[in-house]
Amino acid sequence: MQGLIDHARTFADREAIVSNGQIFTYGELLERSGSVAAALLVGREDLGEARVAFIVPPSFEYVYCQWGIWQAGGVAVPLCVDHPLPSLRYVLDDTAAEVLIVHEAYEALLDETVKELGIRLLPLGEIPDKAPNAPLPNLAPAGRAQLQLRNAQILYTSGTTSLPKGVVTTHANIENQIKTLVDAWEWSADDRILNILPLHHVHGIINVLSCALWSGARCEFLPRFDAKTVWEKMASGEITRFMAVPTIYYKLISYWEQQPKSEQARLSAGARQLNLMISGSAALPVPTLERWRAITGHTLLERYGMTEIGMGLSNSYRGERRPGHVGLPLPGVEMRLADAENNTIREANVPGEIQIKGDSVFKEYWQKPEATAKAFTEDGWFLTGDVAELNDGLYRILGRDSVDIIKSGGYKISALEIEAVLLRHELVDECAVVGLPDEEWGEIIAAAIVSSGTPDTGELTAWLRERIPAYRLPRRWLQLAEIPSNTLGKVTKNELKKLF
Ligand code: MCA
Ligand code: AMP
Repeated sequence: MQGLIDHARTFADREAIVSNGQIFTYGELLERSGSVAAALLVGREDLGEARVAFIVPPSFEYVYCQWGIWQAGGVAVPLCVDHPLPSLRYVLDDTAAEVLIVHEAYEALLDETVKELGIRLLPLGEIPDKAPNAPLPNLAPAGRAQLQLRNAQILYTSGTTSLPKGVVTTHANIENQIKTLVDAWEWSADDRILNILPLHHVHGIINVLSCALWSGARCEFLPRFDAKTVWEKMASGEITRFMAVPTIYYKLISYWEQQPKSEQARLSAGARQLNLMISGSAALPVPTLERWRAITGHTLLERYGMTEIGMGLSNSYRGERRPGHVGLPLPGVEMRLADAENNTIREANVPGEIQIKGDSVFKEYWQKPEATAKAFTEDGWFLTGDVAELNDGLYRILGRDSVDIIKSGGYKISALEIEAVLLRHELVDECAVVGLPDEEWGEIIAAAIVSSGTPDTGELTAWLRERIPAYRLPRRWLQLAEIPSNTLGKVTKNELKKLF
């Protein structure tokens, strides 16, 4: 992403990344990413949008791989470090990745797959520290407009199909997503943010990492979320902002509540020093917002986004942050509520689907022209599937139009995907998966099965764990004689939910 790299040159001596106890400057980031680019190019002038997958834990190394891929003219495909092999293989295969940059911890896991798929394996440890003096490609020789079309990244999202879809964003899409947030949330070069989110989704990649680096600010990684460490970071005065999903705020509150009074006071005083705390990726329950405000003095700024659009709506940085609401469209985002016939709803308090236009909106689902066409109206509105209403001047999300999409821990999960995998188990004759409301996780995944045998749910879970990511595992099970359905034979998921 050219804009990020151009900015970095002006911040060369500033601290960019803190990871594994070390501090790295923007200059070092440029040097190491240049080296990755050279190792990818090996004599070619431009990767020409070849897909380059990389599996690297959240760290300085992750960032220089991402930047190196962009600088070489490739398309960055970050793999989730916690996914089991079948999920990783799906992404490598679906993107037809040309190269995989692999951290040593994942080499043994992926070695065979990479050979089978004919992908070049580039071990992270084999990339030289210093960049050679070779030229890097000009990504837009015909002018900046070319960046609007030039693919930069593919992130996978689960939806109303059983297999995840690759969401393609261009260099211009990403630049726009970042600039919108840097302005709206008033990022400054003096900001320091803690990044505890996974780096295969927009929230961690764009809102936290890329906004910080665009601004000349500092981004510190924790390898994974841990409530105690996050509280200590806040108490240390080392960070100025924090962004997370509602489940993480819930977990931080639980940790705080278990501490003695004096410790609570110390942690709360630390958190008060931050200049901004944001929640998103799933609905923020009002009791969580209120409890967090009581503990830290911060009214969480809630915003609404989606992999396909970046961020769409946001409460205000300086003005009102109304609990239970997601604010107004961000500058540059065109938004409307529409009825079932795609007519614009102009009245307040009438629910409709959120539809979005703007330069941040993705280009296409990777190699899925039909799915892409179905996701837009004829006049170019992206159909989010989320339902909202305008309530006293601010938008409020009411839910989704599909029961097959579940949000758990901030992850978007397709019930259809879990069902398709479960049906491959020899003891599962029929099944249906739903999301049940849950204070901590937003929703938890529940699976009903019909079986002529006596399946053990522990064994079913272990079997699934090898095939789907852990956050997509059902946490509640029910064995039924039959799955409730209507006269057309369609599963009535709302009825099923009641059976749990
Ligand atoms: C884990 N566990 C769960 C779930 N996940 N239980 C119920 N439901 C779940 N979804 C259980 C595990 O089995 C384990 O239990 C225990 O919780 C701890 O597991 P672990 O994986 O260590 O959990 P964690 O590290 O505490 O993870 C929780 C988390 C994580 C940090 C909230 O889910 C997370 O990072 N979520 C963020 C996702 C995200 O970034 N989404 C953004 C995408 P046991 O020990 O008994 O096995 S959305 C996006 O990008 C859009 C654009 C947007 O708007 O932002
Ligand atoms: P993802 O595709 O993983 O990017 O998830 C996007 C989805 O997360 C949206 O379509 C919404 O359903 C949900 N979402 C994101 N932010 C919010 C929010 N503040 N309130 C309610 N739902 C949200």
